[in-house]
Amino acid sequence: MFSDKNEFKESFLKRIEMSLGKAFPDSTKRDQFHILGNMIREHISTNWIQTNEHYRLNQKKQVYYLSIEFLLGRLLGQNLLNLGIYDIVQEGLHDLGISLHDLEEVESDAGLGNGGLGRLAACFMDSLASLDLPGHGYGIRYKHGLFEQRIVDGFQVELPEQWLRHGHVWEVRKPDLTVEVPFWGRVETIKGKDGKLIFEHRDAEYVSAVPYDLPVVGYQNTTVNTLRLWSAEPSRYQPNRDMMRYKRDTEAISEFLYPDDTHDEGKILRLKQQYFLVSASVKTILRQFSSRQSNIEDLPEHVAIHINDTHPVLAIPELMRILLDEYGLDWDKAWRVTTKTFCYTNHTTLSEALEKWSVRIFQPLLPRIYGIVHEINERYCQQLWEKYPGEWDRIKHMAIISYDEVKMAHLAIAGSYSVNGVAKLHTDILKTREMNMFYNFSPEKFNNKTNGITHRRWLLKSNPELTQLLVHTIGDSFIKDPEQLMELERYSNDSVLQEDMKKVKQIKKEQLAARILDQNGLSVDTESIFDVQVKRLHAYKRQLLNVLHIMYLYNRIKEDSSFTMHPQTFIFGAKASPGYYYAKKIIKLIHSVANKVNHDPKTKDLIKVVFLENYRVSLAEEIIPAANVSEQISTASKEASGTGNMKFMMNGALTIGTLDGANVEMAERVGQENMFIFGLRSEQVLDYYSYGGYVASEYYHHDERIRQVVNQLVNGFFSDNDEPFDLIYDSLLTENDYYFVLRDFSAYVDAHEKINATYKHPKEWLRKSILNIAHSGYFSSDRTIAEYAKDIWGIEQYSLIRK
Ligand code: 26Q
Repeated sequence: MFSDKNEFKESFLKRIEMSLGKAFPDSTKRDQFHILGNMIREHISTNWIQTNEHYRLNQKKQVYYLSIEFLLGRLLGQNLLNLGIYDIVQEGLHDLGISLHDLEEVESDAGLGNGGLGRLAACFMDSLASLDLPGHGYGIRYKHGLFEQRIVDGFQVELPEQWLRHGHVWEVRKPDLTVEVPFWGRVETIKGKDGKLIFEHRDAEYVSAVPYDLPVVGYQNTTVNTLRLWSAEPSRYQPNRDMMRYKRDTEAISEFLYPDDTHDEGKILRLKQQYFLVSASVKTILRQFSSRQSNIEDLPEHVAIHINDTHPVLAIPELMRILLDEYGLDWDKAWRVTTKTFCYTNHTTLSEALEKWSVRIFQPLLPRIYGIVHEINERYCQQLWEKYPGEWDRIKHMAIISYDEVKMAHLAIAGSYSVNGVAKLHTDILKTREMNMFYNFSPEKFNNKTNGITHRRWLLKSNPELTQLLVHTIGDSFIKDPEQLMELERYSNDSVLQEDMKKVKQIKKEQLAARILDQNGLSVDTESIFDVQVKRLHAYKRQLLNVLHIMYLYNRIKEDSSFTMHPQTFIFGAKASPGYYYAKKIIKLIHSVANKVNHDPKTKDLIKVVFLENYRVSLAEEIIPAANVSEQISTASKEASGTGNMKFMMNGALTIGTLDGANVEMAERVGQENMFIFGLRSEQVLDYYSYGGYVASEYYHHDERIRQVVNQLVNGFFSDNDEPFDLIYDSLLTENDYYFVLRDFSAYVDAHEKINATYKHPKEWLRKSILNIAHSGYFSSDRTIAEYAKDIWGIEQYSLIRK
């Protein structure tokens, strides 16, 4: 479509006039963004069509990734980069007096996810396309993504997010591919001619699932895969009784993303969302399969369906339903096909996050699906009985339905041929503890796939300055093969590289400082250590530990005139689930501490505390490259993997962290001496939970530093706060500090002292920083996806005849 900047300019200008009916000088930034977006989408379309054609004609196995969340962020810059035309476009626009960066800022984040799980799905889509793998995503086109966070007087306020306000340039609505999804009604059983039972779903209320397709552009190849997002609309086939109610109920299904990433709320709308996603997706997958193949029993040779956590697990009974009721397979055949088609990833061991649905909600909403789940449970329990005769407790524990609840994780394990955790430690905990009985029953299903991140967004796109320096130092082979970053190891002592690394970090810090000044009106010292904790707010992630440490530093500086430290800027970003009262209190606490510390003449030059509101993908892209220190301080055993940890590592930050999730593997690779590891190990934490023995108040009584900061939560220390932090105080002392904040406090202080000492030796620091980057290549999602492709999905890179 265009191969140099002049062609681009010409075509851009023509488009402005033709589609806007405006002269170029009258066009706004938003006009220009939309024109550019449309041009790029059209630019993509030839390869998009060809990729689809190729998949349609080819007999190769396809994988479908079902996820209730896809946290994509912005797409313009990434698409330009992957297409290899970023520079042409940037220069062309520059000639016209337009900054590409400014146009990128016009785009809203597609924030269709809460955090790690949703962002992982987005990284996976990028890797699938970049590795020429036939992988397709299916999700929901929420009208409102994760809420927009505002901070008012230190309190979080939530506003509805509005990413579609100005339309989404990348999507293509495909109304002709609409699928109908039934809810409610009743199941009638009829005896067929051959004596077989026929199940009919009568009086159902139908909802139309309308697909919106997004192109997923591979990195400098010709692959353009598809992410299909379903939107719920009233069906044309629905006889209406109460039209207004029906329309409202229907549209509600894809209205909002649920803003909780742990607590299982058990809301009926959430269950509707889940079935809506999987029913539309599975029907489409089978439609595509049937257009290419005739024997449904061959499905597992041609299709793998991946379910991202249990949220899409109803795809399993949905496929069973279609195989039984529509293809007429008998139960055993249908179950064989189904259990050879599905694979499941677990992302958490937190018990409050394990999905359960009350039969009272489930059965009336999805009567046929419930009947199938019931039958799956009967047969599963039968099998368990054969293996473990008489072991009632074990069977009750493993059942899919028990005490009138459907256990979604149990259904996922029973119905899948692969169950994977997201980091080694996490998978081990699943195998030996959380899912131990299932592991004993079917050990062959269990495997680990350590998470990864796409270096194309988290290095090339977000940190072009560092990328350029790396290319200059070791060549560009790491761009196609990120594990080549290991080449840097040889240069870890190279003073020229070290100096240049320092300069790059400085540039990124200054860019972030400008953003902080602009948003928070606060000027921060760019010579200070940028110490960053950005992630969802959760008790187990222990933002509280970080805050108590800052309070301790404050006290030290105030009381001990001989105390010195390198100036440090503590940066936070975190959304709290709207109903999570404790998490919101922590946000308020961070602001109260910031208020105190930032304005005290004695401390303000040594410590600054910054809370950046509305943390999201696009903000992460600005923050992470600027970090010197990455805070990954969850209670050991609680963070399944973490992926922010990997992003920081790739950008040269040093990690202060516990041996939790993927931190363990980071330490294995880069060496513990190049991180600041502290605190309880996961076995110690799990032993405390099993056998007791932790008394938080002892740490309070025996450590003066702890006593002081904990008291300050409630003794009027924060004058700006009429309402003290009783809740937090009680969580530590009355409720015996479930997340071991006080237990790890002293070790955390020591680790921070080491950070300070190391930072005083720039060469030492930079050497460690370079080594972290060198070892970060393993954490590319390209490696993760290659493992899924080979070990779980059995799909292959397809080489093209075309081009
Ligand atoms: C469940 C039921 C009802 C409402 C909401 C939910 C829900 C929604 C989102 C439950 C969980 C989530 C998201 C979980 C998540 O993001 N987990 C993170 O996944 C990452 C990718 O594997 C890991 O790196 C993190 O450790 C893990 O916390």
